[in-house]
Amino acid sequence: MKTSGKVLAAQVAKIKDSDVFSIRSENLPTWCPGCGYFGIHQGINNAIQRMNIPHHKVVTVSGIGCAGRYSFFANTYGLHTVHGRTLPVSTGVKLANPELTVFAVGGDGDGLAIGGAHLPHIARRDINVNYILFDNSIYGLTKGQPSPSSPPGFKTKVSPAGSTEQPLNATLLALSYGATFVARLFAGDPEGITAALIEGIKHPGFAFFHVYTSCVTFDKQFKTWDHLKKWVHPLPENYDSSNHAQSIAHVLEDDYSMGILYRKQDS
Ligand SMILES: Cc1ncc(C[n+]2csc(CCOP(=O)(O)OP(=O)(O)O)c2C)c(N)n1
Repeated sequence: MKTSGKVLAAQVAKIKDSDVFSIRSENLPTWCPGCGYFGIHQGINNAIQRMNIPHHKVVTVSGIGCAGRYSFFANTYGLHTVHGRTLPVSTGVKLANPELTVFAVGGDGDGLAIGGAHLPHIARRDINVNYILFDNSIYGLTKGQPSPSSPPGFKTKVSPAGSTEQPLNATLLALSYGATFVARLFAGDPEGITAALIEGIKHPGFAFFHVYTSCVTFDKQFKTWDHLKKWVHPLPENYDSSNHAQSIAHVLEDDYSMGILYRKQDS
């Protein structure tokens, strides 16, 4: 049954900020067993719960792809937008109602290929949106084509001799575009995702979260769990996340350090 705008408004008006909701929506995720997106989902849910953010004040804006399905599985308001447009739509949501906590969610195809022209603009405008890039380095939903973050030599059905292109580094792009909060995270570490999200949500400007994850169905050669678990490691103990130039230099040298890479002070 369709709920009219008036009825919906009356229902929303009755929700108190203290109301606690289940962290997952009634729609069960359609992701494959073993998919890293479950870990990201858990990390986001933990952050919302631990910060006690009322779910009716959260909007999850997603693009198209397996990652794009996320907005159906979160017990928040949600917008499943068109491919690549999660950032402009989430900008609109935040500007329309700055009191909302806004998550933009999408895959590496969504955010680095068709939607790649939006990251610089949300970063330079420093819109207070939390953008979580689910980076499995492959187009999952369309059954495994190389994405802009796939490595050279990546063999798929459409690149049987191996991809010949150089990958984009989303962390480096976000830093170069002037994002004021940049974290790199691992889907196998939901607690690490939660900790960074809590800091990023508190951050008053644009927060970018580059999450390394695995596509267990279509990628048997690159970002497998074995590979990721072998390579990911924490940032060095003496790492200074307030130094922009050093953050860029670090990311150029180290592809697998995880944590908050940059946080602009006094922003
Ligand atoms: C305008 C448009 N072009 C192409 C597609 C086909 N398409 C759907 S999802 C997708 C890529 C998904 O890959 P990614 O964003 O990395 O997300 P994943 O499925 O891996 O989570 C593509 C090319 C589309 N839906 N709309």
